[in-house]
Amino acid sequence: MTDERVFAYMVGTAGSGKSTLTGAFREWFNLKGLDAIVVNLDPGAESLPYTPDVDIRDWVSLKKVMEEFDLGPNGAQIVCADMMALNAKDLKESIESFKTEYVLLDTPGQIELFVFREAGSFIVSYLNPQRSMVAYLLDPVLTKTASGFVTQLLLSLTTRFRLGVPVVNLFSKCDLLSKDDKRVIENWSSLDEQLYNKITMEKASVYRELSEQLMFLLQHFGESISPILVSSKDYLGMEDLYNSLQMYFKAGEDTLSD
Ligand SMILES: Nc1nc2c(ncn2[C@@H]2O[C@H](COP(=O)(O)OP(=O)(O)OP(=O)(O)O)[C@@H](O)[C@H]2O)c(=O)[nH]1
Ligand SMILES: [Mg+2]
Repeated sequence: MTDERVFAYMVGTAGSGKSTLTGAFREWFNLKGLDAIVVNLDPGAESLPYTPDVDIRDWVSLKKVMEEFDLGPNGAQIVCADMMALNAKDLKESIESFKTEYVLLDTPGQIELFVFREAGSFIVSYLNPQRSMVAYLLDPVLTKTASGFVTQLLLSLTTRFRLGVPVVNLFSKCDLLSKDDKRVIENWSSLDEQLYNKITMEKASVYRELSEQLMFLLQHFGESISPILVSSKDYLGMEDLYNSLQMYFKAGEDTLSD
């Protein structure tokens, strides 16, 4: 049986704003009279800026794993990531007990736990292989330089490659950015000569070919699509994010505009 619900995973580097966006996006759904549930997939979360409807910590606890296996936090996070996959059936049943069209999932702090380890791609394809999408958060702190910008887009592309689902790129915390910062993001997002020239200025000439090839890779795989600037503080970009989900999975049948 195909699951008609849309699963949206918030993915990004540590501190990029995943949990805050998960909570804010649900609030935005509610404000629009739409329905969504929120799932916490971070076993190490100490506190969350939302109340999860389904919480992986009910089955997997970082603290307990640290005590039981006598591990430090990093080793325990890895064990927890793998244990999450072992609890996928319970997780799925719990999500299915809710009647909703949208499932918003907050992922573990460090990106490698969800994207680089097998557990992440297993969970995504086990929960809903047809209608899953990643909202990839690019942290503005890490995209200030041209090489940082490209590196973040490459991580987003890696996420698409690993999880095998569509990815929409979001620039998070945009309320913290000046007009000029936003203009730079918009210009660089077209992956044009400006960005290339900047990279070649930042990098020694021996990296010129590498820079060219990385830019080519991003251009070729469509990473130059118009960026969505989001802020969880003032709901900037939420509508664009919702419309992206609609466009991918519901053929744009219910897109919103002001
Ligand atoms: N100004 C501003 N701050 C934000 C926004 N989103 C998140 N933050 C702040 O950024 C910090 C990290 O946010 P989180 O939502 O915890 O980020 P995360 O990616 O879930 O972090 P980890 O799970 O710990 O890796 C917190 O202090 C948030 O309050 C935003 O849109 N605007
Ligand atoms: Mg978090």
